Amino acid sequence: MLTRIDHIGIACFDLDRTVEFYRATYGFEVFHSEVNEEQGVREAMLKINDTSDGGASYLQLLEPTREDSTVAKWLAKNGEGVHHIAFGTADVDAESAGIKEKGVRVLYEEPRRGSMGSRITFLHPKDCHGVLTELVTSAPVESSEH
Ligand code: V0V
Ligand code: CO
Repeated sequence: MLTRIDHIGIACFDLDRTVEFYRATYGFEVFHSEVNEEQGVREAMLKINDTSDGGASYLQLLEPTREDSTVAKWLAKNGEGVHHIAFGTADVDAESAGIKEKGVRVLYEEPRRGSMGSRITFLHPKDCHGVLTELVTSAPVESSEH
């Protein structure tokens, strides 16, 4: 079961300036930030609200760390904006297997490491009416580093 919007991923050219926009305009603070070398992003998670499944919903601001990353490629084509949405689930393996059976391309054979120690996979945007869709299982609370 998919039980929350885990995050909305927003691609930007300058993470620090974009973080400052969200702070100054809305009062959202950075909850967590990290570099994910595998994904080629520097990211900031801004927590918006807790959710009834024990998780939370975030904005995920993403700046590319290298020219050949998926986000750099997307920014060059589209400019800044909403890059993906992510649904939260207790079991990303089962969810992605079930969705794959429905004929939607799941991009990873096995879930990979996402923000705050989560396990993530992606669904191809061309199979999802133009929306790059991510599935997320958060790390257990005791092992996530904030
Ligand atoms: C590409 N397309 C998109 C899109 N990216 N459509 C909607 N939203 C996006 N974000 C469209 C694009 O316009 C093309 O359509 C078509 O898909 C093929 O795109 P492409 O530019 O040729 O790029 P590809 O095929 O090399 O790569 C596209 C995919 C790639 C989706 C396969 O971006 C990918 O593997 N994404 C998953 C990983 C990722 O995005 N990581 C960054 C976030 P036309 O022009 O042919 O019609 S990392 C993250 O979220 C983390 C760490 C986390 O949450 O914890
Ligand atoms: Co994401």
